[in-house]
Amino acid sequence: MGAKKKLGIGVVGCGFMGRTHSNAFGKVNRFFDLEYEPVLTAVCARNIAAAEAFAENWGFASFETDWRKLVARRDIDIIDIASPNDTHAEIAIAAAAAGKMVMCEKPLGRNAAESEKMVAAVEAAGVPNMVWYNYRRVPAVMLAKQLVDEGRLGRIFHYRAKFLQDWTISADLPQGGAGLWRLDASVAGSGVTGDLLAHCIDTAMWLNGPIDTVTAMTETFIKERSHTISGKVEPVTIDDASAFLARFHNHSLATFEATRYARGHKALYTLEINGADASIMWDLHDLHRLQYFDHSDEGRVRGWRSLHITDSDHPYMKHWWVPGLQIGYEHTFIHQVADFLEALAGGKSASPTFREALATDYVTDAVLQSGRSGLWEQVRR
Ligand code: SOE
Repeated sequence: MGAKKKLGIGVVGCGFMGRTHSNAFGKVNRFFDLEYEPVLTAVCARNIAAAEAFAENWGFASFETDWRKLVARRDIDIIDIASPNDTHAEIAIAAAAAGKMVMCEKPLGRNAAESEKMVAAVEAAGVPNMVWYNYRRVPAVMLAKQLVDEGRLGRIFHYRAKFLQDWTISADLPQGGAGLWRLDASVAGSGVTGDLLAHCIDTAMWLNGPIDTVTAMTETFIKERSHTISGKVEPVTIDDASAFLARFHNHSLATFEATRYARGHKALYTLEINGADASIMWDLHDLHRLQYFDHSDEGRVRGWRSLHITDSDHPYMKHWWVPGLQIGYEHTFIHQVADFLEALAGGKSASPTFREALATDYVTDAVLQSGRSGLWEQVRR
């Protein structure tokens, strides 16, 4: 291993996603042999005490309280956006204009119009860019991608995905502010459609191609909540639950559902694909397994196989422990950084790029529009 090319990282945001990203930047070179090495140069958060404590805990050399200063710094090569959704566009556009590479937490913008501006900015600047749709990098999900691409499923008939949570059932939960900005549509853009279904849609289109049309129903179960910042009771305008039917371009049919009102489910992301020759199922609560049914198996022993994705010939697994030992959620972010750095060494952007992630925002916009109109809506391309 020769000397690595160092890349100064500036992370904006020190919440949940700031932690997952910082952990990934800090660990990636310990497990992957890469030409580039991210250096935790600075973290940025509006609250000075939070920024300082975060920098110390995660090993950042410095901190800032104004993202504009971070973007202006010459020792920063990559701006990583892990702050609430209403900040994504402004920071990404300024970072691209300053010639920085840009990584952005999902969803890209609060809506497709915002995301289009972000795509235009990174493409005009010619800077590598990527959106953190981390579930693609679960080894079992990557194996599903390989199986689909190898044509093992045959003609695809059905795609089924759900993302179920239960953390907003209490009417006493306020909206707005740290962590709870996801309940405030002016900050988040939407509710579960942009937050949870966006993951399902990203994985679905990556596995099964573009979605042409959707018809949706959305609901806001709790209509008013107190707002942490204003201190007043304010209307809730996010979608608490969202379910839709979709037609893929390859003529397969799909159902998608997300909610934060499924008592007992914490982060149950499941997907299933049924093809003429084989089917697969995956479940985030059991993320190291892929269920696989192959109709070409001899009839007497045919059945669902529960593949334990921990062997060195499984995607990413040779970088980790020994066969049989599992990895988890945080590793998906490490894989995503590794893929980004590997692509960079080859002069490319890792997927999903901003442009690829924009395709997801066109679907979420159509879902929200259909929730309002009650009609089938065409998805823009
Ligand atoms: C919401 O609770 C959330 O944290 C999402 O914002 C993440 O994207 C998802 O991976 C887990 O749930």
